[in-house]
Amino acid sequence: MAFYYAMASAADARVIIVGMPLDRTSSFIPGARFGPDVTRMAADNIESFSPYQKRDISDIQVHDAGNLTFTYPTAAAPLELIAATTGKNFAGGARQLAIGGEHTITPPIVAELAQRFPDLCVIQYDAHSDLRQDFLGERVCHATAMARVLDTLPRDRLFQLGIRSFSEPAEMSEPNLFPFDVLAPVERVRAAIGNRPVYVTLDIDVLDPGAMPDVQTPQPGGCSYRDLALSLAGLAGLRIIGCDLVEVCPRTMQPSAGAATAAELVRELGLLLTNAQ
Ligand SMILES: [Mn+2]
Repeated sequence: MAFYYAMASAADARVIIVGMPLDRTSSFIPGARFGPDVTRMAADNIESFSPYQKRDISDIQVHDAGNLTFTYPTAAAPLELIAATTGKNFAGGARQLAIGGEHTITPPIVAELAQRFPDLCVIQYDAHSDLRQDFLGERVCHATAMARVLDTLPRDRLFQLGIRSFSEPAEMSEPNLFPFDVLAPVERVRAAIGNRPVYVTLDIDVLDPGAMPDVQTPQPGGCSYRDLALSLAGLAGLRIIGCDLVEVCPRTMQPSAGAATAAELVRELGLLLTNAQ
């Protein structure tokens, strides 16, 4: 099973979609390991044309590389495979769109890309700040994802949108953290980033759980789908060199409304990866 518009070979692809069904540290509702597969199923019912970006993803060369197969000889082994896969895809000339899996996949991707782009910035859409240094005894887990990203990047290069769950009250005052809203901050974020390379990590729980119930850690008060899609479209023209969609945690293995939401966001992200430069 593959995304129906992802018919290009790996060698020809401008965008490589790869499922990263990591689901090791889920602390509330497990199941993110099934995220990539239900998203592929639901994509069959999603048009290839985006009314937000006004472009058609079937017009670009997309390859679906399937899912990574994780083994766990050590806790770090899946993260090493994620980093190696990212490096290989980038070296081949494509831009990677990773589908999780838990948010833990993001730090090794960012670390790999930051080796090639020392001025890399990250835009995070999320309900949660993910800034804890450790959680339930783990330094590397879904709840520490952005703390681990900040092991690689300085604080002023991480832009956090839609956040409404904080581990420390002071996080609300961070200049690059925009609580609740995803649409209003776009122009400020664009201006701050300028022409620097950007990685976009989209935790789908940024959406209100009424719009997207299929997540590991639902948080009330999230944004609408339309605001999110318009916010993403507002990033067009930035130098986006990679992205991921994480924390899709299906309640059913049928292509539910939540899976359809994830599938449409894959289209939006795939288009963003080919919008500029
Ligand atoms: Mn989250």
